[in-house]
Amino acid sequence: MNKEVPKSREGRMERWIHAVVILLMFPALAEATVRHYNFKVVMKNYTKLCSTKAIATVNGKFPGPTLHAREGDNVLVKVINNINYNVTIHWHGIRQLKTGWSDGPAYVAQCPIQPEQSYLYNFTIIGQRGTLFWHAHISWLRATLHGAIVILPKKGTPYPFPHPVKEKVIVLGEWWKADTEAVINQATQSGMPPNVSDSHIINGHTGPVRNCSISTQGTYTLHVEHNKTYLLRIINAAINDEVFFRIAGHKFTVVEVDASYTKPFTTDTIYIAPGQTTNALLKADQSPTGKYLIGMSSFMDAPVAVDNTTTYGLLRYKGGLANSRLVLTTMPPLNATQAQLNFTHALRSLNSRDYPAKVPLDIDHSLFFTMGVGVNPCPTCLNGSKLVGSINNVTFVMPTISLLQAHYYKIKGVFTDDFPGKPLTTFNYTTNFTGSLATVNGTKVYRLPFNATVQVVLQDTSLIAPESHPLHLHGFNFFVVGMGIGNYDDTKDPESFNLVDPVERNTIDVPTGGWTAIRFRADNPGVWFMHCHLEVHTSWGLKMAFLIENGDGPNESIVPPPKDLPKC
Ligand SMILES: *[C@@H]1O[C@H](CO)[C@@H](O)[C@H](O)[C@H]1NC(C)=O
Ligand SMILES: *[C@@H]1O[C@H](CO)[C@@H](O)[C@H](O)[C@H]1NC(C)=O
Ligand SMILES: *[C@@H]1O[C@H](CO)[C@@H](O)[C@H](O)[C@H]1NC(C)=O
Ligand SMILES: *[C@@H]1O[C@H](CO)[C@@H](O)[C@H](O)[C@H]1NC(C)=O
Ligand SMILES: *[C@@H]1O[C@H](CO)[C@@H](O)[C@H](O)[C@H]1NC(C)=O
Ligand SMILES: *[C@@H]1O[C@H](CO)[C@@H](O)[C@H](O)[C@H]1NC(C)=O
Ligand SMILES: *[C@@H]1O[C@H](CO)[C@@H](O)[C@H](O)[C@H]1NC(C)=O
Ligand SMILES: *[C@@H]1O[C@H](CO)[C@@H](O)[C@H](O)[C@H]1NC(C)=O
Ligand SMILES: *[C@@H]1O[C@H](CO)[C@@H](O)[C@H](O)[C@H]1NC(C)=O
Ligand SMILES: *[C@@H]1O[C@H](CO)[C@@H](O)[C@H](O)[C@H]1NC(C)=O
Ligand SMILES: *[C@@H]1O[C@H](CO)[C@@H](O)[C@H](O)[C@H]1NC(C)=O
Ligand SMILES: *[C@@H]1O[C@H](CO)[C@@H](O)[C@H](O)[C@H]1NC(C)=O
Ligand SMILES: [Cu+2]
Repeated sequence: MNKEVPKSREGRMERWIHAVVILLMFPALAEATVRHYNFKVVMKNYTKLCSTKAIATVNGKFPGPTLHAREGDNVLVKVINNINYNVTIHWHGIRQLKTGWSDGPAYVAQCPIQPEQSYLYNFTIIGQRGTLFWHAHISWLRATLHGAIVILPKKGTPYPFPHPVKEKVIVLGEWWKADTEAVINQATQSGMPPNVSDSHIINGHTGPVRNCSISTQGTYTLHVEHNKTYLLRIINAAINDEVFFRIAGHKFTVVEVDASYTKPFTTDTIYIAPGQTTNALLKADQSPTGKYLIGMSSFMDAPVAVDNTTTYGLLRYKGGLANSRLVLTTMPPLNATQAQLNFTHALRSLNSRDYPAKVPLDIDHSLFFTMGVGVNPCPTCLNGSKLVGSINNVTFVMPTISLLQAHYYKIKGVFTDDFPGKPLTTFNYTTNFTGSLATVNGTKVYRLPFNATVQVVLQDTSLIAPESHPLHLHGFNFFVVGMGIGNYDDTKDPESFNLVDPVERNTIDVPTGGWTAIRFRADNPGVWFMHCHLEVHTSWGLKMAFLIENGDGPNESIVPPPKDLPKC
């Protein structure tokens, strides 16, 4: 707690007593550090693709500043909103044990920070190390309000893989020439899909672009030395695009996803969905006299419009000549389903003595969630109808105060706890659907007792068209025990579940026309959002929340909200 600067004598005494009590209870915390950050949200002009626009940024930076911490640290981020939009920030993948007030999703965990207001996010990183990221969690502001979270292991704890000489953060994103708030507002009004982005970006760079001379400075370059090993911390902060990432001539060794260590495996293609993070070792073992193309391109295996541009960066060896040979790479085709599935199936928890995979074996709540895109009437929309997303046929309607506040203060009329644990009607989910495409509106949560074990089978449907959905759960990591194409079969499929070393993460794809089974323990009281991390689908209502009740023990309840919690 060395960086803490108490403001008043009273505060100092209180903190001192608090610190002593904590140290007596948990001697291991003696080394925990408090990390202070100031995030000032301001508009700033950026020029890309020969076009300038003002974007929402943290401290004027795009991508935003990297938050550095160690496992066990207490992180305090003061977010000051100096723009004309309501803002919240989500610390994506941070477990937020009992600190749901700092989770961030607007109207789920908190009311937004309104213009000229501020809020102190306060959380402690427990049992996690690796790469995560932070992003705005309201409307589409996360398009430009995002940045990396780098969590180092505790001091003196080595990585369970060869130590890299350097670490490089690689934030993948999407860029629209238009204002992204206008893009989603227009789509909401018309009921139609929003425009796709104009380019992909690697650490904010679009790469060389035709007909735009100034973009030559806009190429991301990764500088390496021959024979050295680097740790790439790759983050997909894109709004709607699942992507492939490659470096010509080089292979990656994946060692961690979503801040959980994996069994190392080697691949020439990284598949990464919005909301996911991947740490991979890169050995600079090719000829140092070459330049190597880096590529980022979309994956989409359904009839859905998507940004189909490939963005290039460069890997350069130290000492290589400026005019050295350029080694090219081809990207997988847009519809390379097998490349997506191969990468996803290769992921396994490290499951070592130090990092065991604590997969729940006995399940208290077995849930089956269908998800997809339907159509509801909308008299004011372009075709008299609008696209909607749903889970178990419920399109989630945002409340006007946060679910967590409504739960904590027992405010009635904000939500109901009758979210269906299975679809009300069963049908052949993955064949051409001929029934009604309509859904029901609702602000429904699924209630779980503290410490219950939960299995959720997530089933894609082909209401309009089947599509891959990266589902993200707040407040928990889950284990991905199974995945398949077609309809889930609850007698046959559990036989092939991996209950030994399934990958542990916070965001997983439900493959196009298929299913994914996840398991977690409800050990974190609060209200936790679960939604598709394609922002277009979240906007359409493909989202729900779990309400986890308090336990009976002293450390099993939500803590009271901080005094500066924003009001609605
Ligand atoms: C962006 O540039 C325009 C045109 O020069 C200017 O009017 C505007 O104030 C700038 N916005 C910001 C946030 O700097
Ligand atoms: C952060 O939260 C912890 C635990 O709830 C609390 O003890 C501490 O005082 C808070 N820190 C600040 C600066 O509010
Ligand atoms: C890299 O390793 C190779 C094979 O061991 C060796 O021939 C080469 O000289 C090394 N390069 C550098 C820059 O050390
Ligand atoms: C890429 O998408 C654009 C429209 O978004 C479309 O006109 C074009 O044909 C697509 N290109 C390919 C190669 O699919
Ligand atoms: C992928 O798209 C290409 C070009 O549109 C098409 O020729 C091919 O059949 C598609 N592959 C699959 C597996 O659908
Ligand atoms: C997927 O894995 C299989 C089996 O290892 C391999 O034969 C195939 O080439 C891989 N496909 C892609 C696209 O990586
Ligand atoms: C669903 O429909 C497909 C295509 O008609 C068929 O192959 C499959 O057996 C059906 N599945 C079930 C569970 O009825
Ligand atoms: C579903 O419909 C599409 C287009 O109408 C057709 O190409 C496809 O064969 C159909 N699939 C099944 C399983 O009936
Ligand atoms: C969803 O609910 C709507 C409205 O009640 C209904 O018309 C539709 O048939 C339901 N769809 C499914 C797949 O259950
Ligand atoms: C569902 O909720 C939306 C607002 O999210 C509203 O526009 C629509 O009218 C509602 N539909 C029904 C059938 O209540
Ligand atoms: C949660 O349940 C497991 C058994 O399923 C038990 O071992 C563990 O102690 C419980 N944890 C808490 C905090 O109650
Ligand atoms: C900002 O949030 C407040 C509180 O929820 C709400 O009343 C207001 O309408 C929001 N402003 C905008 C522009 O959405
Ligand atoms: Cu989705």
